[in-house]
Amino acid sequence: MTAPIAFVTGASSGFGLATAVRLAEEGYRVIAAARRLDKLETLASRYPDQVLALQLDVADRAMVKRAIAELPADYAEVDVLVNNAGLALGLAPAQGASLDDWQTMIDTNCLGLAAVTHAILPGMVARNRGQIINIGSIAGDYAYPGGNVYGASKAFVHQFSLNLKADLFGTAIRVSCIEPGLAGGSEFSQVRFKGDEGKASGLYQGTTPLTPEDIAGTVAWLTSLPSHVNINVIEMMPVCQAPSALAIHRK
Ligand code: NDP
Ligand code: 8X3
Repeated sequence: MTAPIAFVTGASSGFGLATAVRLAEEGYRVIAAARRLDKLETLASRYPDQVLALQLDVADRAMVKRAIAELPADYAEVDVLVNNAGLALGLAPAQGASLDDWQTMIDTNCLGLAAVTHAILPGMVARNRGQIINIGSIAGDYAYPGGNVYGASKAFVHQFSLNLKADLFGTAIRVSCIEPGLAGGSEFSQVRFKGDEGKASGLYQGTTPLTPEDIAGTVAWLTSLPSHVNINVIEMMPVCQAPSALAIHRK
């Protein structure tokens, strides 16, 4: 039997990198996609003939369409799509936030994820085989100050996942959304706080956050389930985190 093929977006760091490694270790051939080709090539060099480094900006619709149409034949039939590429930019309240940041988050987290899915899904349906695992966030379920467009973009990921499943009713294709909470060991906070290392590391002080390997393990678990089992949504937090109480402003 030939090795199954996984397509992982955002595979140059954090959850995506850990997922690409985990799936490669499990015998998948992995298309590792992101903008930073050097990081992907380092990964590919660890798994020669098993990891394909694919430079991809998910927010560039034309590039997504072309890159996926031009996949080499031995990587073209994707079995597992992990839509992980994404980012938060800033933690300012909506009234002080940057519209450019909002656009980048929507273009990446919503449209980018939709574009990759749009390009890969028809092949899965034609083969009646495939699994889509989207990386959402607890920010899509719970409001917090400064979460504004980031949280809304992850609510999109949650609902898009469920709606995909509705459209795929009657096919064998599975769709899941993993929604992690506080997670360290990735570049997420460096990106969110635009290189402010103090703010980025301060967030994790005194905590034991989720790790990229925890997310990768969850992806691997989803792929290991019997083919008739679909997990719709997984919300996961570290033990040190809980949904916060509703705020009441007093005069
Ligand atoms: P990282 O910043 O480490 O990883 C983000 C990845 O997305 C990078 O590989 C980056 O690669 C890629 N990426 C960003 N923009 C684009 C783009 N336009 N095109 C292609 N790739 C892109 O963060 P995490 O690993 O923590 O985040 C991964 C996902 O998990 C994100 O969707 C994030 O929202 C979500 N998440 C993170 C949590 C956390 O606390 N860390 C918790 C819950 C969800 P490159 O820059 O090379 O393109
Ligand atoms: C990342 C988790 O709580 O920082 O999606 O928004 S949170």
